[in-house]
Amino acid sequence: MSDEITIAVAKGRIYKEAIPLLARIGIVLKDDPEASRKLMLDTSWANVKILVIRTTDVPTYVARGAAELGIAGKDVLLEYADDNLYEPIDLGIAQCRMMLAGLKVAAPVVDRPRVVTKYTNITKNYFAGRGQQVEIIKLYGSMELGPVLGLSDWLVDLVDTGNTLAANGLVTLDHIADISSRLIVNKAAMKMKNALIKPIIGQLADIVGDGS
Ligand code: PRT
Ligand code: MG
Repeated sequence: MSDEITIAVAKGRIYKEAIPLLARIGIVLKDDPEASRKLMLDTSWANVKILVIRTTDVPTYVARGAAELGIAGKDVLLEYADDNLYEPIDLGIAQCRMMLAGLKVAAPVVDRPRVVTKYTNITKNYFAGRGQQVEIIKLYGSMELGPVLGLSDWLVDLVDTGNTLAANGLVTLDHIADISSRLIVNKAAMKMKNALIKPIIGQLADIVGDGS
């Protein structure tokens, strides 16, 4: 069995915070992802490679064992829950909140409000928990436009500063979940490559002050 470890890291804002965290435990990028076209980046640990991929693809790579470890947002993990994953550490990076939002000046709430979101499972579970019937409309971005253009009554999306909502005349209506990025581990790899994976988990847990 190979003693290689691949860490799938979500690109974008998670990547920006994850790479410094990995560097603090000695896993330092050797390739410059800006300069290189390589998709598998070499690190200072000869047997550790870093894969930088779309956030929504990270659970798939790790659950199916194409990568042993991953770093992904809790939003993505809630949306694409998978039994083949452990989630041992809250890394505390890329923090934000999953919120229900609507127009500041809104029409009265109708019987079955329409909600735009790219997080259809999270939204379905949230409204099921409230015992409220809604129509969920899937979008892939710019959810803020839903209520503004009358496509929906509400939206469910991530909020950090609140500037995006405010700039579009929207306000938060309810807090659905606190979101941050998590280390995820393929369950089979956790057994098979425990001697390699356990120290990585332990060191990351130490520097972020979380984990078991
Ligand atoms: O293409 P896609 O947007 O899906 O991914 P991406 O490759 O562009 O990744 P990126 O960089 O957007 O990062 C996505 C991940 O970062 C999410 O899965 C979260 O775990 C995490 N994260 C943390 C956020 C935010 N904060 C955040 N504020 N992801 C998105 N936002 C967006 C939000 O959707 C809204 O459009 O920022 C806007 C709100 O920000 P404020 O500051 O105006 O409130
Ligand atoms: Mg984005």
